[in-house]
Amino acid sequence: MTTPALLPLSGRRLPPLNLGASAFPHHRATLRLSEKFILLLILSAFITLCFGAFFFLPDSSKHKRFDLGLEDVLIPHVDTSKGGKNLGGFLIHGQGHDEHRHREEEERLRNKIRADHEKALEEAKEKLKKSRDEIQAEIQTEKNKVMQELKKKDSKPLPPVPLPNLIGINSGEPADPDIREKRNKVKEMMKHAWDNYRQYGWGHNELKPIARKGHSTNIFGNSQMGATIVDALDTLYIMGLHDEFREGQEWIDKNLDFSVNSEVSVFEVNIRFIGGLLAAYYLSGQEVFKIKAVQLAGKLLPAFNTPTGIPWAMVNLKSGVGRNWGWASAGSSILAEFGTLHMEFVHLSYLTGDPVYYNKVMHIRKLLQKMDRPNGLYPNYLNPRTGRWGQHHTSVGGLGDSFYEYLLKAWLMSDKMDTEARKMYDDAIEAIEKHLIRKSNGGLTFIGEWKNGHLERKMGHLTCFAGGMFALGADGSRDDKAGHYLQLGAEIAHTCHESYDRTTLKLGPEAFKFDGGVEAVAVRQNEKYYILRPEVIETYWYMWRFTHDPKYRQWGWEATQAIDKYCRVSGGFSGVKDVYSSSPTYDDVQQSFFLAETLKYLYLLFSNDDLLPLDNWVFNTEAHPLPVLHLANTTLSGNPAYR
Ligand code: DMJ
Repeated sequence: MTTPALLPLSGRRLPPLNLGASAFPHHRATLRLSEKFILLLILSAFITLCFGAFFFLPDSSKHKRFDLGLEDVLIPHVDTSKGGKNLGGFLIHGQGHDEHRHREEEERLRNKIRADHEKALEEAKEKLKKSRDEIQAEIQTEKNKVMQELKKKDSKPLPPVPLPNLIGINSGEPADPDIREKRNKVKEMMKHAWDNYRQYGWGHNELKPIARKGHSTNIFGNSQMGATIVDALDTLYIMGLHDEFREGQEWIDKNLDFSVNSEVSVFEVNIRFIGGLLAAYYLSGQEVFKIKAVQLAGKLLPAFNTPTGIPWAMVNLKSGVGRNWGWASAGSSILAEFGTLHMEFVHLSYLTGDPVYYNKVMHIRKLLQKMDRPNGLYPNYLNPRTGRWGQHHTSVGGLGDSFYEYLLKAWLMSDKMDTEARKMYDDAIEAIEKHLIRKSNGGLTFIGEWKNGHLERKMGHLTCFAGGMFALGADGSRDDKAGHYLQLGAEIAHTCHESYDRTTLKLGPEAFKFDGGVEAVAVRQNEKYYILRPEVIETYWYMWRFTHDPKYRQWGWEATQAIDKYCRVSGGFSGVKDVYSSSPTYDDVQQSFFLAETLKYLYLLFSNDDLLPLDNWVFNTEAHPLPVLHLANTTLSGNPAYR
């Protein structure tokens, strides 16, 4: 329909058209023919316009239907053959029973809409009960399901994996009878720890050796995942405890199930379970360990669904919902947790041919590389939502430690091809040496903690692993400072030995100070405990491998005797609450890392170097050995280090 030229275009009104006698007083009797004709024309145009408006403007009931958004539904139901007109898509309805039918139809649709709205409201209410993270995780789980279905549809066989050369997995018998005896003693301690766990804690995560029952902590959620079994497997294997190894394997095969509604620590599950299973796989060649490791890794992946890709500290294995520790600064993830996944994840990609694991850890590395570091130091806290550092607290002990360890070990594990990791390690260690490492008045080298621009002159038992790390990283260090780093490792080993030697039980406290006349001694009561930790013995072993200085075996033997004397009980081994007390009380926990690490490092200390040689094996932070990957001819998607 065209718009008549006389209609106002701008909304301004035209002057009223008065054709009565008073409109033209001087021309009343004298209207000429041409004027009459023009008036007639205007009149006829006006009549045409009114007529057009009556027939062609859409009716108002039609508009109502559009407002309801029902046009698609209604139009097909109108029977135009019974009086309805269809003009250019607009419908004008007939009268009588058609109208009645139409009303019924509208009523039916209104009811349907009402019912649909109510249903949607109910669903929305249900959703609102859940947290944002839960909803996101549900969406992600759905997406993953679809992805997996798609994968299944066109699943190709995994590419054949060239298995690394597995050297030195069951040798190491020392010729010296004295050393052999010490090694046997360590093996006997392992048997005591295992047998008691077998008897009283089987299937539980850990053992309470005095109460003689199972034990667990929040790092494993409320699950019973047999942490001690998985953590102990490779130690059993290298000690030649094959019956026990098979028992463990059988339990894992039949009982280890990850579809549990349990919120676990991503870091702990990675280093103890995935690391333990992978090491057991490489040592024994039993497929079940590889399969379980890959299944479990799949359960950890939802933890990476954060705005930055920095994983949550915890994840629910069933729902995939992740979150961080309540105590962490500003909702942050922890450097030593999200920075201690690299070794295991690279192996997972290597074994499965699926780059997803590798990409996750490389993404973390790239993100860290881009960030500013105060004084070249990595703070312990990083917010996974904002990608910003939390509190400026740097530590080579708890919260920071194994991040640095994994930079070095990523390089070693890549057959020294991953030079990017080596550079990050070198840069970090230089900053640590400059800002955190000091000598006490008594001449003991220690590593303090950096807290908002201030150095706290306190060192943790956990920090003592760094002596071994410095020695391990000496070869290949920047500016050929190998001698310097070996010396630094020796100094840290010495300091940590002093922290043991200055106690009544000859076992090291959790943390010790170098302040106000105090040297390598714990001051606060809640720092005087020893919970069967491995770090000092770990450093003795690395120092022994690199120097063969007999003092390291001597120090290791002192620790063995002290543990056997003060921590051994008839139901296993327990931590002690005060290493300065001659009548210590027990904490009644046999930690899984005692079997995975402490006893393994002691056994290696009294073995020959051909057992798990360091040119072929790299130990994860839970002492699980993983083979060096010689990938010169294969690729691990994208990283030039692996080309
Ligand atoms: C172990 O679980 C690992 O070594 C971890 O890196 C930190 N320390 C505990 C044992 O002390």
